Amino acid sequence: MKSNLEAQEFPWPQGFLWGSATAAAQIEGAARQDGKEDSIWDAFARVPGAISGGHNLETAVDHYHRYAQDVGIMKTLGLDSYRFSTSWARVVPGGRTVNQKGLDFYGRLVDELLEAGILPWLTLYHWDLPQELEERGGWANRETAHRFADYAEAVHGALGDRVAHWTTFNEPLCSSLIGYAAGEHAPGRTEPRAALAAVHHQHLAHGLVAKRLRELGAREIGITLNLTNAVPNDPNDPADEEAARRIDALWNRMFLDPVLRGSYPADLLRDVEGLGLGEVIQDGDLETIHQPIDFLGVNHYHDDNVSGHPLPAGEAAPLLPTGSTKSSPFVGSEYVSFPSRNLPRTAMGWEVNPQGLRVLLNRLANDYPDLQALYITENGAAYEDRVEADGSVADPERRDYIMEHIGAVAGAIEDGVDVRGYFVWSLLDNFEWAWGYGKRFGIVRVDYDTQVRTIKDSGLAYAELIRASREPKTAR
Ligand code: GBH
Repeated sequence: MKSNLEAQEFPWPQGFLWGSATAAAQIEGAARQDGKEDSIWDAFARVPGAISGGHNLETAVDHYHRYAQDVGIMKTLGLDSYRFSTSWARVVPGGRTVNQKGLDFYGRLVDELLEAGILPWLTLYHWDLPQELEERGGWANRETAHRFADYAEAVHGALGDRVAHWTTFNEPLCSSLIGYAAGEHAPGRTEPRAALAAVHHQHLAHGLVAKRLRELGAREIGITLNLTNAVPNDPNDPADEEAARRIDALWNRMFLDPVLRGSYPADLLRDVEGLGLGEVIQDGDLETIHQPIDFLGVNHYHDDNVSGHPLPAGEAAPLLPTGSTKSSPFVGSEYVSFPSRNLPRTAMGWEVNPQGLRVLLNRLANDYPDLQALYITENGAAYEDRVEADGSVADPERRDYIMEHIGAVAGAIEDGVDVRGYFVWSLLDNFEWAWGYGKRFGIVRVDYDTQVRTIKDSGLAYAELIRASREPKTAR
Protein backbone atom coordinates (compact mmCIF):
# COMPACT_ATOMS: atom_id res chain seq x y z
CA MET A 1 0.00 0.00 0.00
CA LYS A 2 2.24 2.79 -1.18
CA SER A 3 0.61 5.30 -3.41
CA ASN A 4 -1.87 8.05 -2.93
CA LEU A 5 -4.20 6.15 -5.22
CA GLU A 6 -4.14 3.05 -3.05
CA ALA A 7 -4.85 5.01 0.13
CA GLN A 8 -7.71 6.62 -1.77
CA GLU A 9 -9.15 3.31 -2.80
CA PHE A 10 -8.99 1.78 0.64
CA PRO A 11 -12.43 1.21 2.19
CA TRP A 12 -11.93 3.42 5.25
CA PRO A 13 -14.19 2.42 8.14
CA GLN A 14 -17.37 4.39 8.57
CA GLY A 15 -16.71 7.45 10.70
CA PHE A 16 -12.92 7.33 10.33
CA LEU A 17 -11.79 10.80 11.43
CA TRP A 18 -9.56 12.85 9.20
CA GLY A 19 -7.94 15.74 10.94
CA SER A 20 -4.93 17.90 11.46
CA ALA A 21 -3.14 18.97 14.59
CA THR A 22 -1.47 22.02 16.08
CA ALA A 23 -0.38 23.18 19.54
CA ALA A 24 -1.08 26.49 21.27
CA ALA A 25 2.48 27.66 21.83
CA GLN A 26 3.48 26.85 18.27
CA ILE A 27 0.80 28.86 16.51
CA GLU A 28 -1.07 31.33 18.69
CA GLY A 29 1.29 34.24 19.28
CA ALA A 30 -0.40 36.98 21.37
CA ALA A 31 2.11 35.91 23.99
CA ARG A 32 1.23 38.76 26.32
CA GLN A 33 -2.26 39.64 25.25
CA ASP A 34 -5.51 39.51 27.20
CA GLY A 35 -3.83 38.48 30.41
CA LYS A 36 -1.59 35.70 29.16
CA GLU A 37 1.69 35.40 31.03
CA ASP A 38 4.89 33.52 30.24
CA SER A 39 4.99 29.82 29.72
CA ILE A 40 8.30 28.00 30.09
CA TRP A 41 8.70 28.29 26.32
CA ASP A 42 8.38 32.09 26.36
CA ALA A 43 11.06 32.16 29.04
CA PHE A 44 13.24 29.56 27.31
CA ALA A 45 13.17 31.56 24.08
CA ARG A 46 14.92 34.39 25.93
CA VAL A 47 17.86 32.15 26.85
CA PRO A 48 20.64 32.91 24.37
CA GLY A 49 21.25 29.94 22.10
CA ALA A 50 18.22 27.97 23.25
CA ILE A 51 16.26 28.32 20.00
CA SER A 52 17.86 28.28 16.55
CA GLY A 53 17.82 31.68 14.95
CA GLY A 54 16.96 33.27 18.29
CA HIS A 55 13.30 32.90 17.34
CA ASN A 56 10.49 33.41 19.86
CA LEU A 57 6.77 32.74 20.25
CA GLU A 58 5.57 36.34 20.48
CA THR A 59 3.67 36.35 17.19
CA ALA A 60 4.09 32.79 15.93
CA VAL A 61 1.56 32.46 13.11
CA ASP A 62 -0.88 34.84 14.78
CA HIS A 63 -3.54 32.18 15.08
CA TYR A 64 -4.94 34.01 18.13
CA HIS A 65 -6.20 36.66 15.73
CA ARG A 66 -6.57 34.57 12.59
CA TYR A 67 -8.35 31.55 14.03
CA ALA A 68 -11.51 32.17 11.98
CA GLN A 69 -9.52 32.18 8.75
CA ASP A 70 -7.70 29.05 9.87
CA VAL A 71 -10.96 27.26 10.57
CA GLY A 72 -12.05 28.33 7.07
CA ILE A 73 -8.95 26.60 5.67
CA MET A 74 -9.82 23.44 7.60
CA LYS A 75 -13.26 23.56 6.09
CA THR A 76 -11.82 23.95 2.60
CA LEU A 77 -9.63 20.91 3.25
CA GLY A 78 -12.68 18.93 4.36
CA LEU A 79 -11.31 18.04 7.80
CA ASP A 80 -13.58 16.14 10.17
CA SER A 81 -11.67 17.18 13.25
CA TYR A 82 -9.11 19.65 14.51
CA ARG A 83 -6.68 18.75 17.26
CA PHE A 84 -5.46 21.81 19.16
CA SER A 85 -4.20 22.53 22.63
CA THR A 86 -5.20 25.09 25.22
CA SER A 87 -2.49 27.20 26.79
CA TRP A 88 -2.32 26.82 30.56
CA ALA A 89 -0.46 30.15 30.80
CA ARG A 90 -3.31 31.85 28.96
CA VAL A 91 -6.12 30.20 30.93
CA VAL A 92 -4.44 30.34 34.34
CA PRO A 93 -1.64 32.90 34.00
CA GLY A 94 1.14 32.23 36.45
CA GLY A 95 -0.74 29.11 37.48
CA ARG A 96 -2.71 31.29 39.92
CA THR A 97 -6.16 32.58 38.98
CA VAL A 98 -8.41 31.80 36.06
CA ASN A 99 -8.32 34.34 33.24
CA GLN A 100 -11.76 34.59 31.66
CA LYS A 101 -10.37 36.32 28.56
CA GLY A 102 -8.12 33.35 27.97
CA LEU A 103 -11.02 30.94 28.21
CA ASP A 104 -13.07 33.17 25.92
CA PHE A 105 -10.55 32.73 23.12
CA TYR A 106 -11.00 28.96 23.18
CA GLY A 107 -14.76 29.44 23.37
CA ARG A 108 -14.64 31.49 20.16
CA LEU A 109 -12.42 28.91 18.48
CA VAL A 110 -14.67 26.00 19.47
CA ASP A 111 -17.79 27.82 18.30
CA GLU A 112 -16.14 28.56 14.97
CA LEU A 113 -15.20 24.89 14.59
CA LEU A 114 -18.66 23.62 15.47
CA GLU A 115 -20.22 26.05 13.06
CA ALA A 116 -17.94 24.70 10.33
CA GLY A 117 -18.94 21.14 11.25
CA ILE A 118 -15.46 20.30 12.57
CA LEU A 119 -15.06 18.22 15.72
CA PRO A 120 -12.87 19.93 18.32
CA TRP A 121 -10.21 17.57 19.76
CA LEU A 122 -8.72 19.30 22.74
CA THR A 123 -5.35 18.68 24.41
CA LEU A 124 -4.77 20.24 27.81
CA TYR A 125 -0.98 20.08 27.89
CA HIS A 126 1.28 20.50 24.91
CA TRP A 127 4.42 21.53 26.80
CA ASP A 128 3.64 25.12 27.85
CA LEU A 129 3.78 25.10 31.65
CA PRO A 130 3.26 28.53 33.27
CA GLN A 131 6.76 29.85 34.01
CA GLU A 132 5.78 30.71 37.56
CA LEU A 133 5.05 27.05 38.27
CA GLU A 134 8.44 26.11 36.86
CA GLU A 135 10.00 28.54 39.29
CA ARG A 136 8.32 26.55 42.04
CA GLY A 137 9.92 23.32 40.81
CA GLY A 138 7.95 22.65 37.65
CA TRP A 139 7.05 19.05 36.90
CA ALA A 140 9.69 17.86 39.34
CA ASN A 141 7.35 19.22 42.04
CA ARG A 142 4.39 16.98 42.84
CA GLU A 143 2.22 20.01 43.55
CA THR A 144 2.22 20.85 39.82
CA ALA A 145 0.01 17.82 39.19
CA HIS A 146 -2.66 19.26 41.44
CA ARG A 147 -2.42 22.69 39.83
CA PHE A 148 -2.88 20.95 36.48
CA ALA A 149 -6.10 19.37 37.70
CA ASP A 150 -7.44 22.79 38.70
CA TYR A 151 -6.56 24.21 35.29
CA ALA A 152 -8.21 21.25 33.54
CA GLU A 153 -11.35 21.80 35.56
CA ALA A 154 -11.44 25.46 34.51
CA VAL A 155 -11.15 24.54 30.83
CA HIS A 156 -13.80 21.86 31.19
CA GLY A 157 -16.08 24.31 32.97
CA ALA A 158 -15.90 26.66 30.01
CA LEU A 159 -15.95 24.17 27.14
CA GLY A 160 -17.36 20.92 28.50
CA ASP A 161 -20.76 21.63 26.98
CA ARG A 162 -19.24 21.78 23.47
CA VAL A 163 -16.10 19.64 23.52
CA ALA A 164 -16.41 15.87 23.78
CA HIS A 165 -12.77 14.78 23.24
CA TRP A 166 -10.27 15.50 26.00
CA THR A 167 -6.59 14.61 25.83
CA THR A 168 -4.66 15.17 29.03
CA PHE A 169 -1.08 15.21 27.76
CA ASN A 170 0.75 15.40 24.48
CA GLU A 171 3.95 13.34 24.50
CA PRO A 172 4.91 13.44 28.16
CA LEU A 173 8.22 11.90 27.09
CA CYS A 174 9.31 15.14 25.44
CA SER A 175 8.16 17.46 28.21
CA SER A 176 9.93 15.34 30.82
CA LEU A 177 13.03 13.72 29.32
CA ILE A 178 13.81 16.28 26.62
CA GLY A 179 12.88 19.25 28.82
CA TYR A 180 14.39 18.14 32.15
CA ALA A 181 17.19 15.73 31.18
CA ALA A 182 18.40 16.72 27.70
CA GLY A 183 17.77 20.42 28.28
CA GLU A 184 16.93 20.68 24.61
CA HIS A 185 13.37 21.78 25.33
CA ALA A 186 12.03 24.12 27.98
CA PRO A 187 12.69 24.44 30.85
CA GLY A 188 16.18 23.51 29.67
CA ARG A 189 17.19 21.54 32.73
CA THR A 190 19.78 18.75 32.58
CA GLU A 191 18.82 16.82 35.69
CA PRO A 192 18.06 13.13 35.14
CA ARG A 193 16.44 12.75 38.57
CA ALA A 194 14.17 15.74 38.00
CA ALA A 195 13.28 14.29 34.60
CA LEU A 196 12.08 11.02 36.13
CA ALA A 197 10.16 12.91 38.80
CA ALA A 198 8.58 14.93 35.96
CA VAL A 199 7.56 11.70 34.24
CA HIS A 200 5.82 10.43 37.35
CA HIS A 201 4.14 13.72 38.16
CA GLN A 202 2.80 14.04 34.63
CA HIS A 203 1.39 10.51 34.94
CA LEU A 204 -0.19 11.48 38.23
CA ALA A 205 -1.60 14.65 36.66
CA HIS A 206 -3.04 12.57 33.84
CA GLY A 207 -4.77 10.27 36.33
CA LEU A 208 -6.11 13.08 38.49
CA VAL A 209 -7.54 14.85 35.47
CA ALA A 210 -8.95 11.74 33.79
CA LYS A 211 -10.77 11.00 37.04
CA ARG A 212 -11.98 14.54 37.58
CA LEU A 213 -13.18 15.05 34.01
CA ARG A 214 -15.01 11.73 34.12
CA GLU A 215 -16.82 12.84 37.28
CA LEU A 216 -17.69 16.09 35.54
CA GLY A 217 -19.29 14.18 32.69
CA ALA A 218 -16.60 14.15 29.98
CA ARG A 219 -17.29 11.24 27.63
CA GLU A 220 -14.08 10.75 25.63
CA ILE A 221 -10.87 10.95 27.63
CA GLY A 222 -7.45 9.92 26.46
CA ILE A 223 -3.74 10.65 26.32
CA THR A 224 -1.36 11.08 23.40
CA LEU A 225 2.03 9.35 23.51
CA ASN A 226 4.83 9.48 21.00
CA LEU A 227 5.78 5.92 20.33
CA THR A 228 8.55 4.33 18.37
CA ASN A 229 9.86 0.98 17.23
CA ALA A 230 13.22 0.59 18.91
CA VAL A 231 15.01 -1.65 16.43
CA PRO A 232 18.32 -3.32 17.29
CA ASN A 233 20.91 -2.21 14.75
CA ASP A 234 22.22 -5.76 14.52
CA PRO A 235 19.56 -8.21 15.72
CA ASN A 236 22.26 -10.81 16.31
CA ASP A 237 24.30 -8.55 18.57
CA PRO A 238 23.27 -8.91 22.23
CA ALA A 239 24.54 -5.42 23.04
CA ASP A 240 22.28 -3.92 20.37
CA GLU A 241 19.36 -6.07 21.55
CA GLU A 242 19.86 -4.85 25.09
CA ALA A 243 20.12 -1.22 23.99
CA ALA A 244 16.89 -1.55 21.99
CA ARG A 245 15.15 -3.10 24.98
CA ARG A 246 16.25 -0.17 27.13
CA ILE A 247 15.00 2.41 24.65
CA ASP A 248 11.71 0.55 24.31
CA ALA A 249 11.36 0.57 28.11
CA LEU A 250 12.26 4.23 28.52
CA TRP A 251 10.65 5.65 25.39
CA ASN A 252 7.49 3.51 25.08
CA ARG A 253 6.64 1.32 28.06
CA MET A 254 7.49 3.87 30.78
CA PHE A 255 4.52 5.82 29.42
CA LEU A 256 2.18 3.06 28.25
CA ASP A 257 2.34 0.77 31.27
CA PRO A 258 1.41 3.06 34.16
CA VAL A 259 -1.57 4.43 32.23
CA LEU A 260 -2.77 1.15 30.71
CA ARG A 261 -1.61 -1.42 33.28
CA GLY A 262 -1.13 0.51 36.49
CA SER A 263 2.56 -0.32 36.87
CA TYR A 264 6.01 0.68 35.71
CA PRO A 265 7.83 -2.02 33.73
CA ALA A 266 10.14 -4.03 36.01
CA ASP A 267 13.07 -3.83 33.58
CA LEU A 268 12.69 -0.05 33.37
CA LEU A 269 12.82 0.22 37.16
CA ARG A 270 16.09 -1.73 37.09
CA ASP A 271 17.51 0.42 34.28
CA VAL A 272 16.88 3.67 36.19
CA GLU A 273 17.70 2.34 39.65
CA GLY A 274 19.32 4.93 41.88
CA LEU A 275 17.82 7.83 39.94
CA GLY A 276 15.00 8.48 42.38
CA LEU A 277 11.94 7.28 40.49
CA GLY A 278 10.94 4.98 43.36
CA GLU A 279 11.17 7.87 45.81
CA VAL A 280 8.54 10.00 44.08
CA ILE A 281 5.96 7.22 43.74
CA GLN A 282 3.57 7.43 46.68
CA ASP A 283 1.01 4.90 47.86
CA GLY A 284 -2.08 5.01 45.68
CA ASP A 285 -0.43 6.90 42.81
CA LEU A 286 -0.52 4.00 40.39
CA GLU A 287 -4.21 3.41 41.10
CA THR A 288 -4.85 7.09 40.37
CA ILE A 289 -2.82 6.91 37.17
CA HIS A 290 -4.53 3.73 35.98
CA GLN A 291 -7.85 5.32 34.97
CA PRO A 292 -10.00 3.91 32.23
CA ILE A 293 -9.33 5.80 29.01
CA ASP A 294 -11.48 5.91 25.91
CA PHE A 295 -8.74 6.31 23.34
CA LEU A 296 -5.00 6.33 22.97
CA GLY A 297 -3.47 8.98 20.74
CA VAL A 298 -0.36 7.78 18.91
CA ASN A 299 2.18 10.26 17.57
CA HIS A 300 4.68 8.64 15.29
CA TYR A 301 7.29 10.16 13.01
CA HIS A 302 10.16 7.71 12.80
CA ASP A 303 11.57 4.49 14.17
CA ASP A 304 14.79 4.38 16.16
CA ASN A 305 17.68 2.19 15.10
CA VAL A 306 19.47 1.44 18.34
CA SER A 307 22.96 0.22 19.12
CA GLY A 308 24.79 -0.61 22.31
CA HIS A 309 28.10 0.45 20.79
CA PRO A 310 29.55 3.93 20.37
CA LEU A 311 29.13 5.46 16.93
CA PRO A 312 32.15 5.46 14.66
CA ALA A 313 34.24 8.60 15.17
CA GLY A 314 32.84 11.60 13.34
CA GLU A 315 29.33 10.21 13.01
CA ALA A 316 26.89 12.27 15.05
CA ALA A 317 23.40 11.22 16.05
CA PRO A 318 21.19 13.30 13.77
CA LEU A 319 18.35 13.61 16.24
CA LEU A 320 19.16 16.73 18.21
CA PRO A 321 18.93 20.26 16.80
CA THR A 322 22.14 21.73 15.40
CA GLY A 323 24.23 18.77 16.56
CA SER A 324 23.72 20.10 20.05
CA THR A 325 26.12 19.20 22.81
CA LYS A 326 23.40 19.25 25.43
CA SER A 327 22.82 16.32 27.73
CA SER A 328 21.20 13.03 26.92
CA PRO A 329 17.46 12.40 27.14
CA PHE A 330 18.13 8.69 27.58
CA VAL A 331 18.08 8.68 31.36
CA GLY A 332 19.90 5.64 32.75
CA SER A 333 20.87 4.49 29.25
CA GLU A 334 22.96 7.41 28.08
CA TYR A 335 25.45 5.12 26.36
CA VAL A 336 23.07 4.00 23.60
CA SER A 337 23.68 5.24 20.08
CA PHE A 338 21.55 5.58 16.97
CA PRO A 339 23.53 4.59 13.88
CA SER A 340 22.10 5.75 10.61
CA ARG A 341 20.58 3.22 8.28
CA ASN A 342 20.25 3.46 4.58
CA LEU A 343 16.88 5.19 4.65
CA PRO A 344 15.72 8.52 3.27
CA ARG A 345 15.52 11.28 5.85
CA THR A 346 13.35 14.33 6.37
CA ALA A 347 14.70 17.83 6.93
CA MET A 348 14.77 16.97 10.64
CA GLY A 349 17.17 14.13 9.90
CA TRP A 350 14.48 11.62 10.84
CA GLU A 351 14.29 8.32 8.98
CA VAL A 352 11.41 7.71 6.62
CA ASN A 353 10.03 4.21 6.96
CA PRO A 354 6.22 4.19 6.63
CA GLN A 355 5.81 0.49 7.37
CA GLY A 356 7.14 1.20 10.85
CA LEU A 357 3.77 2.75 11.66
CA ARG A 358 1.96 -0.44 10.69
CA VAL A 359 4.36 -2.49 12.82
CA LEU A 360 3.89 -0.13 15.77
CA LEU A 361 0.08 -0.22 15.60
CA ASN A 362 0.09 -4.01 15.51
CA ARG A 363 2.45 -4.13 18.46
CA LEU A 364 0.15 -1.89 20.52
CA ALA A 365 -2.89 -3.99 19.69
CA ASN A 366 -1.02 -7.18 20.66
CA ASP A 367 0.65 -5.98 23.84
CA TYR A 368 -2.23 -3.89 25.20
CA PRO A 369 -5.33 -5.87 24.28
CA ASP A 370 -7.61 -3.83 26.56
CA LEU A 371 -6.84 -0.71 24.58
CA GLN A 372 -9.83 1.09 23.21
CA ALA A 373 -9.67 3.02 20.00
CA LEU A 374 -6.35 4.17 18.59
CA TYR A 375 -5.99 7.48 16.81
CA ILE A 376 -2.91 8.69 14.99
CA THR A 377 -2.86 12.11 16.62
CA GLU A 378 0.32 13.26 14.85
CA ASN A 379 2.27 12.18 11.82
CA GLY A 380 3.96 14.36 9.27
CA ALA A 381 7.28 15.68 8.06
CA ALA A 382 9.49 18.72 7.69
CA TYR A 383 10.87 19.40 4.24
CA GLU A 384 11.90 22.47 2.29
CA ASP A 385 8.97 23.72 0.21
CA ARG A 386 9.26 25.10 -3.28
CA VAL A 387 7.14 28.19 -3.86
CA GLU A 388 6.37 28.25 -7.58
CA ALA A 389 6.01 31.30 -9.80
CA ASP A 390 2.23 30.90 -9.82
CA GLY A 391 2.21 30.96 -6.00
CA SER A 392 1.51 27.27 -5.54
CA VAL A 393 3.67 25.36 -3.09
CA ALA A 394 5.32 22.15 -4.27
CA ASP A 395 6.19 19.73 -1.48
CA PRO A 396 6.22 16.30 -3.11
CA GLU A 397 8.28 14.66 -0.35
CA ARG A 398 5.81 15.72 2.33
CA ARG A 399 2.90 14.59 0.19
CA ASP A 400 4.50 11.18 -0.31
CA TYR A 401 5.44 10.90 3.35
CA ILE A 402 1.86 11.57 4.43
CA MET A 403 0.25 9.34 1.83
CA GLU A 404 2.59 6.44 2.50
CA HIS A 405 1.99 6.67 6.25
CA ILE A 406 -1.75 6.79 5.67
CA GLY A 407 -1.22 3.69 3.55
CA ALA A 408 0.50 2.07 6.54
CA VAL A 409 -2.52 2.98 8.70
CA ALA A 410 -4.77 1.29 6.14
CA GLY A 411 -2.50 -1.74 6.38
CA ALA A 412 -2.89 -1.83 10.16
CA ILE A 413 -6.68 -1.60 9.82
CA GLU A 414 -6.50 -4.50 7.40
CA ASP A 415 -4.51 -6.39 10.03
CA GLY A 416 -7.45 -5.86 12.40
CA VAL A 417 -6.12 -2.95 14.49
CA ASP A 418 -8.83 -0.59 15.71
CA VAL A 419 -7.52 2.71 14.31
CA ARG A 420 -10.23 5.34 14.14
CA GLY A 421 -8.59 8.48 12.89
CA TYR A 422 -5.54 10.22 11.49
CA PHE A 423 -4.41 13.77 12.27
CA VAL A 424 -1.64 15.16 10.13
CA TRP A 425 1.02 17.26 11.82
CA SER A 426 0.61 20.05 11.11
CA LEU A 427 -2.16 22.22 9.74
CA LEU A 428 0.18 25.21 9.49
CA ASP A 429 3.88 25.85 9.37
CA ASN A 430 4.73 26.89 12.90
CA PHE A 431 7.24 27.32 15.71
CA GLU A 432 9.14 24.03 15.71
CA TRP A 433 10.36 24.25 19.31
CA ALA A 434 14.17 24.28 19.57
CA TRP A 435 14.35 24.70 15.79
CA GLY A 436 12.30 27.88 15.77
CA TYR A 437 10.65 28.67 12.44
CA GLY A 438 13.44 26.96 10.53
CA LYS A 439 11.58 23.70 9.97
CA ARG A 440 8.21 23.59 8.25
CA PHE A 441 5.72 20.80 8.97
CA GLY A 442 2.57 22.47 7.61
CA ILE A 443 0.27 21.23 4.88
CA VAL A 444 -0.47 24.93 4.66
CA ARG A 445 2.44 27.29 4.11
CA VAL A 446 2.71 30.41 6.20
CA ASP A 447 4.68 33.37 4.92
CA TYR A 448 6.16 34.57 8.20
CA ASP A 449 6.47 38.17 6.96
CA THR A 450 2.89 38.61 5.82
CA GLN A 451 1.13 35.76 7.65
CA VAL A 452 -0.42 34.78 4.31
CA ARG A 453 -1.50 31.13 4.22
CA THR A 454 -1.28 28.94 1.09
CA ILE A 455 -2.44 25.34 0.93
CA LYS A 456 0.55 23.27 -0.21
CA ASP A 457 0.34 20.44 -2.73
CA SER A 458 0.43 18.02 0.22
CA GLY A 459 -2.64 19.74 1.65
CA LEU A 460 -4.45 19.52 -1.69
CA ALA A 461 -3.60 15.82 -1.92
CA TYR A 462 -4.79 15.26 1.65
CA ALA A 463 -8.07 17.05 0.89
CA GLU A 464 -8.50 14.88 -2.19
CA LEU A 465 -7.88 11.72 -0.18
CA ILE A 466 -10.45 12.79 2.42
CA ARG A 467 -12.97 13.46 -0.31
CA ALA A 468 -12.30 10.13 -2.02
CA SER A 469 -12.48 8.23 1.28
CA ARG A 470 -16.09 9.32 1.66
CA GLU A 471 -17.14 7.86 -1.65
CA PRO A 472 -18.94 4.56 -1.39
CA LYS A 473 -16.63 1.60 -2.02
CA THR A 474 -17.33 -1.91 -3.08
CA ALA A 475 -17.30 -4.18 -0.06
CA ARG A 476 -13.95 -5.46 1.17
C1 GBH B 1 5.98 16.21 18.04
O1 GBH B 1 7.06 15.71 18.77
C2 GBH B 1 5.34 17.33 18.80
O2 GBH B 1 4.19 16.90 19.49
C3 GBH B 1 5.04 18.55 17.99
O3 GBH B 1 4.73 19.63 18.81
C4 GBH B 1 6.21 18.82 17.08
O4 GBH B 1 6.10 20.05 16.42
C5 GBH B 1 6.26 17.68 16.10
O5 GBH B 1 6.35 16.46 16.74
C6 GBH B 1 7.43 17.78 15.14
O6 GBH B 1 8.64 17.73 15.81
O7 GBH B 1 16.15 11.35 20.44
O8 GBH B 1 15.83 13.24 21.87
O9 GBH B 1 16.52 13.56 19.65
C7 GBH B 1 8.08 15.07 18.08
C8 GBH B 1 8.34 13.67 18.53
C9 GBH B 1 10.01 12.35 19.61
C10 GBH B 1 10.46 13.26 17.47
C11 GBH B 1 11.48 12.22 19.87
C12 GBH B 1 11.94 13.19 17.73
C13 GBH B 1 13.69 12.05 18.88
C14 GBH B 1 14.09 12.83 20.06
N1 GBH B 1 9.74 13.46 18.71
N2 GBH B 1 12.26 12.11 18.63
S1 GBH B 1 15.77 12.73 20.54
